[in-house]
Amino acid sequence: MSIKRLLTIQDVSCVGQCSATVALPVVSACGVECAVLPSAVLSNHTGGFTAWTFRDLTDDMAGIEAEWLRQKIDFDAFYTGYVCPSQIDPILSVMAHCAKPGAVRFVDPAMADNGTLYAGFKDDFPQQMARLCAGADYILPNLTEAALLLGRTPVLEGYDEPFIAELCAGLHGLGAKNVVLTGVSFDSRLLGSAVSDGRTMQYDFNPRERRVSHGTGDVYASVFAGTVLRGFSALDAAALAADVVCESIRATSDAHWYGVSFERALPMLVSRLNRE
Ligand code: PXL
Repeated sequence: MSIKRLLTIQDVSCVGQCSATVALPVVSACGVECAVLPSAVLSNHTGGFTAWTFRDLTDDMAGIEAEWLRQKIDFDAFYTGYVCPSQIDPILSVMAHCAKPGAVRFVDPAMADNGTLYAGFKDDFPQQMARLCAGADYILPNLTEAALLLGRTPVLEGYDEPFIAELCAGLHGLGAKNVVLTGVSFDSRLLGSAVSDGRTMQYDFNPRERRVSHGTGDVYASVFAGTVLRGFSALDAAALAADVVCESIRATSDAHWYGVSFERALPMLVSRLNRE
């Protein structure tokens, strides 16, 4: 069977173990070819560093798409992450024109966490991101992103299952086929995700790790996309993604503050893929 080719559209943070520098190795480890359309180049990510350079690459996108069309380069899947507000239409265009029949769209609306938008995004960005979610086969928001996509105030604790079901229903209402809502916790010792196809809702939980780390959402989404393309169900992909994130956090030394050492979890990812 031929290897699937996925195009990831997100930034290159030169240092920081996030976005493209996570997606490329993780998706590749899943046995899926990973091409990249960089949304921006930053010296380092914006989560915890005090300063960064930022080059927005919107102006390159139409020319890259035109060249791919000329050469008939197309993709089995698209996986979007951190993108700029001006890029929603160019990205929709690439996904419309450079897709193989039946191409799968994964959208990680990477824009917010812990109740607030990432540095540099304006309050109207979630409305733009909602347009990307509309045509997605899978969206992977955390609780903050889910609320902002629906124009609501994020609720991060004290919620119950009906609340989560209603949040997922709202996200399906945007047009997303499958919702994988991350950062869900009904019991402070457990952290997990809700996986909804619009009819049934399933949960996956792991024991909560001692620390939270930057970049875990990117590890999660990359494992999820790669393993779904290898034939995993959404729930199995979510469970393996969470296991890889937990293993990555445990493998990260306390002194390493800007990301997770996901490199050390890659052997486990590969062996689980070969087993299942
Ligand atoms: O991991 C999400 C992410 C991706 N890219 C950049 C970021 C962040 C989160 O802060 O700053 C540039």
